[in-house]
Amino acid sequence: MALTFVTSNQHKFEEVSELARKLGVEIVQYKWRYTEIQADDLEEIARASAMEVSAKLGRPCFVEDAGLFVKALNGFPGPYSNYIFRTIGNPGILKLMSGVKDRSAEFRSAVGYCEPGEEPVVFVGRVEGRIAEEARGTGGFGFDPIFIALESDGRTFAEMVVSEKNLYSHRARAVDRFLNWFIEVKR
Ligand code: ITT
Repeated sequence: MALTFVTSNQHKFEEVSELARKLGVEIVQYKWRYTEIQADDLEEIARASAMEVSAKLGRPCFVEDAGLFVKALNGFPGPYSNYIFRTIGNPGILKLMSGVKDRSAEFRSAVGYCEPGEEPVVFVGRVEGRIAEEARGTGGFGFDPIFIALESDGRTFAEMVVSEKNLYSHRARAVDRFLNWFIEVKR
């Protein structure tokens, strides 16, 4: 039976599909911009969202919540990444970082899986990196053009194809943990 990934974000679905395909797990997208609770913690948001969507759809589902945490900005935009991306975007983050020496940042991801009436399970992943001096690349989405992973060769996530981003990304790490657990425990 296919696993349902509830997300309105097509890029996320493509990234997760590539990982699932490699592990032989079939996933389907349920496009829904569900309302997220407001919290400072991605895991808490993923847990609440997974419960909500599985109850509403009446089947096992998973969701993924992610955010960019910039050290010099005390973790901003963090769980508010979606709103900040839509308002000030990459130019706004670059402006806030102008002249800032410590450009350390990380992406974090939390995957929440839930079966109707059961307790949700959460898996996390993170990738450390830095904020680029200027936006580069046309691939990916969101903050990808301004994020350079520590382990990458200097390219931003937006300069990589999906399979390369999946070698390092926060999402790939959280999703890999989730899918391996799913295969072992649920399948
Ligand atoms: P959902 O329907 O799955 O919630 P979303 O786009 O609202 O999709 P999130 O709330 O998890 O997803 O993500 C918040 C924002 O953080 C997202 O809109 C991007 O701007 C940014 N973001 C998250 N993951 C990213 C990634 O891998 N690369 C670049 N930006 C990312």
